[in-house]
Amino acid sequence: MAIRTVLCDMLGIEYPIIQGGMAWVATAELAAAVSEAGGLGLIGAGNAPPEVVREQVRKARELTSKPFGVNVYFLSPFAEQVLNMLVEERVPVITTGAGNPGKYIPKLKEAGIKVLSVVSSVNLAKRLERAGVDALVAEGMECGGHIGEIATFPLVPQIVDAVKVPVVAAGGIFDGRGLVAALALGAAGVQMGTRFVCANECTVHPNYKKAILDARDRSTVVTGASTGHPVRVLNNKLARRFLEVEKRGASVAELEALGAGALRRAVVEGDVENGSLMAGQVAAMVTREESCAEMIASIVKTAEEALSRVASFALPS
Ligand code: TUI
Repeated sequence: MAIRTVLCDMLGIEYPIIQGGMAWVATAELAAAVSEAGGLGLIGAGNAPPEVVREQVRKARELTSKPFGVNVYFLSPFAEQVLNMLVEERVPVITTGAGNPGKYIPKLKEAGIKVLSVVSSVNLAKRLERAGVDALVAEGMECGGHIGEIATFPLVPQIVDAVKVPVVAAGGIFDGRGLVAALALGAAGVQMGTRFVCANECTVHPNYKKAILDARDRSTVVTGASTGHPVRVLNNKLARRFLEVEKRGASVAELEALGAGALRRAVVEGDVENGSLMAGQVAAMVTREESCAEMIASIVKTAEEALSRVASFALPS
């Protein structure tokens, strides 16, 4: 039994599984390994300048001949330059976050690039569909990093009902049970980040991986809610400090200063106390390092098991 959806045909991939385009974390090595395994790997452009991202794109091309994509972070000062570079490089898929790609869509379409936009509300989903995106990634508040306010279970079917383009579910998905649940909600696939941080091919500092491997069900906390920009991270010294300062009613500027450079500190330096350990609620389910091929194979296998289990409940008795 194969788990194929319209997303597979749209993106030219084998399984409807996208690896999240996490800034600092999602490098060419990780993206290429996910694509080689039949999913869609993404390079996270984050705040990097175009030439740095171009190098990553070229490295991924050396590592795989399969399609992969780049996530463009719209709050980056380089977002427009990165998009122009991606058109030059003919990258087949772009996902967008933290902004509206509307004005770039005609140019991207002309270049034959598929555009998937990450959203965390129904209104934004409708706006971006009108702007012409090819698909939407509905990101629930279970996921790591910057989050919206709605959980995946209520968010996905509401967005599915509000738009015609395919919807990819993200947030709180770890294995095939999550994939089948997402398909049941009307999604055409899933995007997963946290599990892939612990892939063998992921180049983050080993301390970051260990922090995820050690995580339990209540290990993540949401900081920044008071500023209107909530961020889910593993609880550590920085997170406690953040929450304390917020409780005192700190200014947005003070909180921004506390957060500046913190993701790099965790990912590159392995500072698990003073760095920002962005991770989703499924961190607790990640219990070992594996290759991307093992992860994708296990997601597909557990999805098939979940499907037959669900189907057996529907048998006539
Ligand atoms: O972007 C995310 N999640 C993130 S970003 C991040 S941290 C980072 N650090 C350094 C460099 C780059 C990133 C950690 N986690 N998710 C995607 C997402 N985008 N969720 C919601 C949105 C969104 C929000 C507003 C999309 C569009 C939007 O548009 C606003 C408007 O009105 O146009």
